[in-house]
Amino acid sequence: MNLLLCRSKLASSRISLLCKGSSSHFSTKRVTSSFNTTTTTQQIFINSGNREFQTAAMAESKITEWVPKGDKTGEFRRQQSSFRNFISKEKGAQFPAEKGRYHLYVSYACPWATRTLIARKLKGLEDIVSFSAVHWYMGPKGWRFPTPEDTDAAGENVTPSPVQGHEKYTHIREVYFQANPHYEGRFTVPVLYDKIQKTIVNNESSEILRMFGTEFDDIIDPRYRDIDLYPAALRKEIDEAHAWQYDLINNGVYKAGFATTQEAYERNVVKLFEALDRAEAHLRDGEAEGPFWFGERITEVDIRLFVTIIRFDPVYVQHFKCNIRDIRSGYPAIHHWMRRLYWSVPAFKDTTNFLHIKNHYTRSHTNINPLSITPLGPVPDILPLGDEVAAVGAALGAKVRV
Ligand SMILES: N[C@@H](CCC(=O)N[C@@H](CS)C(=O)NCC(=O)O)C(=O)O
Repeated sequence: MNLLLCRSKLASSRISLLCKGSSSHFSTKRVTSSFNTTTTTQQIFINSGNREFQTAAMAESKITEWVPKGDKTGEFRRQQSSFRNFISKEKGAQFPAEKGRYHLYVSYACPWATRTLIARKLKGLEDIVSFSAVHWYMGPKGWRFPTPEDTDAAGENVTPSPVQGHEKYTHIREVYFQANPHYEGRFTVPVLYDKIQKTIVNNESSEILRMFGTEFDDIIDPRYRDIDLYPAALRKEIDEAHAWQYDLINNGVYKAGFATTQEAYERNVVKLFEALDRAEAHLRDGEAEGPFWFGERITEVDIRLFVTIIRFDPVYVQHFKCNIRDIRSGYPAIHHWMRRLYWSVPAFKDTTNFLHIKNHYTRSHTNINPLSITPLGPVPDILPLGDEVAAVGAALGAKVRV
């Protein structure tokens, strides 16, 4: 029973759904694309079906125009990623799994990019795939590389590009144009770059995460081989979880935050909170079996859900207006799961940079926050494992979880 919601004064007809405690209204329609593991070159410049969107997105002054002007639906539609090749351990692969050959460009602010950083650490790829992080500010030309003068963007490998040939590049867009001078899409991170063929292998985080999970297994330290993020026995359930979580949570926060009409915002924010209710129920019921989404073993689901949940209270609650509840006071099982990952598994904590996260959203999205003032709270960004916000602590009868 979602008491907080039931008491809410929000006037949305769909909110009443959330008070029933039923899961029957959740859609489990699959929305993720299936993975193509072929190793032949396939730069799929997918037509988003909305040419106007791409044209608007390309205009420099319109980088934050997520919903094209004149689009009466007010709905944010995410562009499909364009570079979809795979690194492979197969002999003769076009992009063979080799140490030192690939570079990963990320932003610490970006949840999609952080998925790949977490996988890189979990699978012991730190000496095999290099990485660097852009500055958190995404201006009219998109993500920019930090300069030696930048003193406001601390973090591991927040550096000018260390890739040979990219030293003079100022923006990520130059990497895209090197790979394809006619590139017409958005200049997104993550970007997985091949230093030998001087091209982008892949810019789709779900696929980079998947290939990091297996394709370097022959050359990593053997102790990382057993970490199987997409185990055969769980694939069906993992795919199902990805489908609703991608659409309603990972992308759901953006669909709520970038909406340009009240209707589009309400439609998406309600679906988001329905999905969080579903996640809460799953984690609460499975808590006894282990700390992860599927109990004792960590999988892609933990990584993909974590990167959105860790940003939820610090950014999405206020900046994207996802404020029907917050995680720390409204979702105890999700909150506990998130903190166990953050505080107990270094790959999660070490790749989370709240400075980049908070500054990026609040100061780059000037369409949403024109004065670029970054809210100070919540304090702290994440609570220690044993702490609860006062109201939750009281509700639990001061019984503290460890
Ligand atoms: N499908 C991509 C989405 C990546 C994405 O949208 N990244 C955002 C940052 S969180 C970005 O770089 N946006 C720049 C832009 O759209 O101009 C993935 O999952 O890798």
